[in-house]
Amino acid sequence: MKPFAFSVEAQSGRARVACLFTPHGVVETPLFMPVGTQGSVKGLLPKDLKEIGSQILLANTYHLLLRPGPERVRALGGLHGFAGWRGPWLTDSGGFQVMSLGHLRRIDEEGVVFQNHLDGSLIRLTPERSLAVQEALGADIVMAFDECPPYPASRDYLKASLERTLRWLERSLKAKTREDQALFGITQGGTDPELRRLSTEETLRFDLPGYAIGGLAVGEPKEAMFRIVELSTRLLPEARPRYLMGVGHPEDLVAAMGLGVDLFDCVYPTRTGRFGSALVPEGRLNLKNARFLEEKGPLEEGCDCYACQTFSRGYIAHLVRAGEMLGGILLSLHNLRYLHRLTEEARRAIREGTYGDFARAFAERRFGKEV
Ligand code: PRF
Ligand code: ZN
Repeated sequence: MKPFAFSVEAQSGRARVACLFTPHGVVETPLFMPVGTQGSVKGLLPKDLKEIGSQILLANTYHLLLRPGPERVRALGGLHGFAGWRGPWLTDSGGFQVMSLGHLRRIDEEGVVFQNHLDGSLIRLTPERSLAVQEALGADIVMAFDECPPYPASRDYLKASLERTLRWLERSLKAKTREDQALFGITQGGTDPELRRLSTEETLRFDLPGYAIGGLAVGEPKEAMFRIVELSTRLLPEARPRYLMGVGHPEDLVAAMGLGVDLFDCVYPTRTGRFGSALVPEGRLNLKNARFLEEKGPLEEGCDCYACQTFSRGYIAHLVRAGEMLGGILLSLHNLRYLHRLTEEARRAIREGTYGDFARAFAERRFGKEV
């Protein structure tokens, strides 16, 4: 198969199952991508990720640019060799991390200037630099350099920002030299439907191998976010992957898959795991709650992950209380498996043409349950 070919195999309503071909393997969508910010999914071994069904990992240009530096990663085999995950990788372009981590000094037409949080030095990131770094890191999918404005932002700011992001997309494309990497564009425009339409239509003119919906899940009301996801998936072509950036709550995945989103990423499952919480069909369990110390059963009845097959809620609650790192590891493993199972079940329902029933059953299990 041609690298980056994308073939839709089944559809149920607007939800779809598809295959995305990359130089390091095929990924089946809809799919959740675990976040390996520094080239490591916190607490988990690549072989564990493989076992729980991870298909592609995300790493960040921002962090790896600062440490250990792109040339060192390239010399050590690119992400695939460096980090021991030989399957597909995707790298985010860095602008979003600069802004969300709050060391931004200046943003102008050229790019962004930020302070290195490790040694205080000033670093410039531009579309050209982001692409050069992403080429050195060697991911299969690279993201255009964009600006994700904060919420709320004025209409004037959103418009000026999305227009600059379009110029940055053009520069990102011009700077790209590798044939074995796919560049995805990112739409912006906040929650303003007219601006989002403008950003999407203009981004589509570049005829890219995939498109991301950026600028959402930054504090806006959920209804506003889903109105924009709905508009976006209606405008984006059927024949290209659609990636909703930074979304990873189970209920948001179920709603967005129903609107035709294919790819997701978020630190949520691993971060909430390190903080002591387990994702289960009824919602979220806080293992710091004393009642779990006595419970013999697994985190989730019927879960096939190593944590659920081996340990009780009581033991894991003890680890969390004692501050043992194994607690966070087991919860991260289970939480990622939970999201992978959710997308596996969604794919099965889509193939059977019953995605609506799947989404209803998901909502019913959560509704009104105290866990
Ligand atoms: N742009 C980029 N990365 C992102 C986002 C974005 O808008 C978001 C928005 N939630 C998450 N990650 N480049
Ligand atoms: Zn489990």
